[in-house]
Amino acid sequence: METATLPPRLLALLESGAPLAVLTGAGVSAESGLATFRGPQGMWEGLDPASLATPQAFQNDPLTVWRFYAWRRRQALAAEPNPAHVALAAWESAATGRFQLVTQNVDGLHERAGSRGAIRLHGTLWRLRCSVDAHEHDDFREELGPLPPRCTCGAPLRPAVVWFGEPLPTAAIESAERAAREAALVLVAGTSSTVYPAAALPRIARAAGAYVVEINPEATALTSEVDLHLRGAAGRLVPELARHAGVTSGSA
Ligand code: BJW
Repeated sequence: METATLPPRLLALLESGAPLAVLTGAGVSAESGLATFRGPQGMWEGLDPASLATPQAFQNDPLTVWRFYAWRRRQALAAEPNPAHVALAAWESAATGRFQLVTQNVDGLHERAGSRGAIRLHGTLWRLRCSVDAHEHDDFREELGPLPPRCTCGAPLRPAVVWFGEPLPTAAIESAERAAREAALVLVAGTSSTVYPAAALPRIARAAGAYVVEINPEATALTSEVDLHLRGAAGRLVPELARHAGVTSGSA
């Protein structure tokens, strides 16, 4: 569906500045040149995520996991925010009602586009954390010495991201669930909706009465449950929706 022919209920929600929550995933950074996880061009194609994105993988082979995340940081640093990131940041600044961005992404592109209040469900590439006591280190720099670098307690440092089998930061998931329950409109952009608990947020929102719109070039695990599936790229569709909400600045 083209956004020129959006359903009246969605147009009314956009135009009235109704409470909005936006959930983003790796697809939102695809147009910045960052690979998604799953699918034919995904970075996990042909790989077992359990060999890279679990605490066991880090315990078994910290150097391989460290190098994988060093590569991810280099990719993210070389990337620029795209029109979807820019439009969401402009939307946040212009919002008169509640606007809550919730992201599964760890690349920092939302923040670089200017988003200030994003809830990061899966942590960030740009902080490190002690693999034993989970204490976070904000003095992040790429290490030149032996890898992985060590915490002051002597334990190996790891990226401050959330791996499979690890709990999400409590405050982050609680705030995200609250935003989902309180939103009148939820946009779900660029996620396969296969990873929990993030994938449950649109369902929580819909059960609480929200109108849920999915933005994705493909059908996903969520598609059959949303009010509207907008088939296409986030870099085109998110700025278009923002314009319907009266947000023009920065939306390329
Ligand atoms: C475009 C586009 C364009 C392309 N525009 N779109 C309930 C049921 C079943 C299982 C579970 C459950 N609850 C928990 C689990 C287990 C597990 C889980 O969900 N497993 C499933 C895979 C089955 N979850 C967990 O383990 C979580 N922890 C947990 O629940 O803990 C409980 C606990 C409590 C107390 C004590 C201990 C534990 C943790 C999940 C952590 C996920 N981590 C990762 C890695 C982060 C670090 C890193 O980046 O390396 O997060 S996995 C990876 O998947 C990453 C992503 O954030 C996440 C989601 O991926 P995403 O964003 O959806 O990307 P893709 O690639 O899947 O999809 C991209 C989409 O974009 C596609 O649809 C494209 O079509 C689209 N696209 N171009 C718009 N231009």
